[in-house]
Amino acid sequence: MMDLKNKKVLVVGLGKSGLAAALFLRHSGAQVTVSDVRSAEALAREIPALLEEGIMVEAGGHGLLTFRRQDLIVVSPGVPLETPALAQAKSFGIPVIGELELAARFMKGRVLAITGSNGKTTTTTLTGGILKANGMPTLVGGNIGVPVVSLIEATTPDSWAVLEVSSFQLETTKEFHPQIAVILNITPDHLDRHGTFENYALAKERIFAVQDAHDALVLNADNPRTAEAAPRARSRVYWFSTRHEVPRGAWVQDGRLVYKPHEGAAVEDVMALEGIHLKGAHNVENVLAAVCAARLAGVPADVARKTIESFQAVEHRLEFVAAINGVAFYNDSKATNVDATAKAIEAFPGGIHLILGGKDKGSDYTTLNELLRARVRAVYTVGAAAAKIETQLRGVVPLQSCKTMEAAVSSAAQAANPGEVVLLAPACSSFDQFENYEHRGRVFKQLVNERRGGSVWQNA
Ligand code: UMA
Repeated sequence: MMDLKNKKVLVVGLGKSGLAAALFLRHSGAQVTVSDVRSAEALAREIPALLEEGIMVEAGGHGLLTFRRQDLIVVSPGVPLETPALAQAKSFGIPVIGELELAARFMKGRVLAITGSNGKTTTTTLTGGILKANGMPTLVGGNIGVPVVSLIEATTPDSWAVLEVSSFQLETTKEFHPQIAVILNITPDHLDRHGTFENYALAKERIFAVQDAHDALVLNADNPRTAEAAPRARSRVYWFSTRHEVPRGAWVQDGRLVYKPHEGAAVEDVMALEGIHLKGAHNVENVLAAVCAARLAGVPADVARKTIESFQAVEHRLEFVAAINGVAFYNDSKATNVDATAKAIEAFPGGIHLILGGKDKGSDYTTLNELLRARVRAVYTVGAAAAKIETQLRGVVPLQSCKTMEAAVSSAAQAANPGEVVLLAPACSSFDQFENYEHRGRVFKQLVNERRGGSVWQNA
């Protein structure tokens, strides 16, 4: 375990992760500075508490000198490693790690980590729930919204930390060592940050970089780029598939979810597919992954089944909001990339009024063309990416330029006929108009609920 006493440590970025990391480092005896591009005014809420803890704050930009003076730099996941001050500090040999790696060096117990382009939060929540239901001391956190650093204190030699991990967090790991790692799928996302799809995929593969023969890696047999990772793993590879039997792992057979612990073992019947109350075929994959990971952690199949049968959609993931005049409204604000939007569209047979847009991440929206033609009645664009989306989708589907969420909900609700669906699955991140995807989802839900004559708070 590294000794932080009197070490000069810089935390870059003062969001959720930066704040948790700075406090942990300070409480561990380090001399901590935090640097953020936001102005002191914008950070007015955070600064007093930090100063009180004896943490120094650099606001309004990243100073080269501030970065050069450190023994260690802890970077928030949202800060690109190419940021000039960071790149320069690295070239001077100052170690740069992320918040996940910092946590990994201090956590006790075992780690079950889940990554993927889509489905991470649902699978992490479900898997954590299954372990808890089995009476195992379980902590859930990571990209799901709870910095891993904030879990350190609660970990024990017996605990399981079930972590959602992103490519941003994995990019800076060195010792992060999950005993069970899951890659749900790898499809294009965050190309603005990682440059190429392959760089992004390789960042995801870091989830098993430190694993050895005692560990397990769960991979999606149906997703080509995920399956390709298998030969690089030193750990035992398990598979899941909705399409065919796998040598070991979980799959769907005759409408039932089954699991095989190892080659030659008897096939265990886990549950009927009807027992899954989550919408969309992609959620069957998420459930298969959760079953496989939970069985590997030692949970009996029956406990997994009971938890899955009582599990409902996580907020902002194909969440049913309301039915107004026969039109169903669904909030999939977490569909922040094109593949997630495709999966959301696939969850409905047709009659979809789709709200698209937000902050573009270098995505290619034309990959949606076929699904749009087959199932979507009209697209309502919002946010900074609207012009690009309209250019790419012109002629494919009727488009309506709405700019704001309010206008989009209003136009879509007016156009939709009974039996049709208004779906927020924007294929973009939210940071152009909202604080984060949760904020965007809440605004959408509030606008929908206002249409049925109440506010979301009264009706909830
Ligand atoms: N900042 C700088 N310099 C920069 C860029 C940003 O100072 O060059 C500052 C910003 O001004 C802001 C802070 O950094 O004050 C934000 O840091 P952050 O973006 O790392 O955000 P956090 O609040 O710490 O949230 C992060 C994750 N965010 C990202 O990865 C973008 C959250 O995932 C995660 O829940 C949280 O840590 C706890 O682990 C969100 C996300 O969008 C949900 N993740 C991406 C995704 O799921 O697609 C990966």
